Amino acid sequence: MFKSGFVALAGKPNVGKSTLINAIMMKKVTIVSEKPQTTRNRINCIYTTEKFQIIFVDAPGIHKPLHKLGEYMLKVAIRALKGIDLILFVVDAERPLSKADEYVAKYVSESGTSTILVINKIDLVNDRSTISAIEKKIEGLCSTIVDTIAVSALKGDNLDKLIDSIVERLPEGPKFYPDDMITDRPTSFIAAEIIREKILHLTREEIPHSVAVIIEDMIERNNGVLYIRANIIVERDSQKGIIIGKDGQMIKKIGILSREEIEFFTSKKVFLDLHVKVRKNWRNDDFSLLNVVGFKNELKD
Ligand SMILES: Nc1nc2c(ncn2[C@@H]2O[C@H](COP(=O)(O)OP(=O)(O)OP(=O)(O)O)[C@@H](O)[C@H]2O)c(=O)[nH]1
Ligand SMILES: [Mg+2]
Repeated sequence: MFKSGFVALAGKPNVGKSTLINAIMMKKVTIVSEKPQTTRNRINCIYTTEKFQIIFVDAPGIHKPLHKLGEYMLKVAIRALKGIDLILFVVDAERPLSKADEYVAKYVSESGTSTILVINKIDLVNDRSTISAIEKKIEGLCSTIVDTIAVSALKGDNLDKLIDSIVERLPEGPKFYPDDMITDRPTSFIAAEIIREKILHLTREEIPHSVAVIIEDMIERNNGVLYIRANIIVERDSQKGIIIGKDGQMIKKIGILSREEIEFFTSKKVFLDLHVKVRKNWRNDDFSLLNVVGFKNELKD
């Protein structure tokens, strides 16, 4: 009997949802950073074995939005909880549960979908009582919890147990995607995300969140090199200066790190051509959000 199903990750920003998916897949598919609100779009990550196929639905962290970008991200996050087989509600064991986790619990509970509570980052916690306290509190808030597993996505602890628990709850079903497909997103999306991830790592304060990346052109040339032209969008001229850096040092660094990772992901030689453009206040501009960040397709119907 082959089992398959869609498993959405829910949790406030920065609890390690994307890290957990990559760890289970043993491949980096969805971007990760130490800064909250890294994931902006839904991305399906497909994990196939001989016996089952799990489609992990990664989505933005559920949070109270402060601008239009946040409002769209929340819509994406809530939508990700619809039409799925199971939810992984991820919380951070290192930090005390907060109002933000309660906010997530409300949405998870209202979905009515069976939920595994995943207490992540246990590598940072050494007492069992913290974990039981989290478990008790979330069970009180969320009526859909069917199992609780404490893991470390970073160290790989207890991931086998988590996979077993997921598979146990998956229905019998078909292979929705072919064996060799690891995401439903095109390479251009992954490339844009990798560039954005490098910027998240390399910049500080408001810059990481003021950046969007658009792939303007992607073509495999006759010599086998994948040519990618990407625009890095920022909100202000001063941010453009920071992204370019003194003597172009910053953009060079972003380019090198991104190219290496895109090459690793695609197994192709890549030529990356980066440009920086200013779109004033794009995070509050519906047109930019719908068309540049891609929410138009994502939130249609
Ligand atoms: N120590 C430790 N850190 C972790 C673990 N899992 C994730 N992290 C770190 O937590 C941070 C956030 O990880 P992400 O995977 O981007 O978190 P997320 O929940 O997807 O965040 P958003 O996309 O913003 O909603 C990164 O710095 C990770 O390295 C873990 O098990 N242990
Ligand atoms: Mg994420």
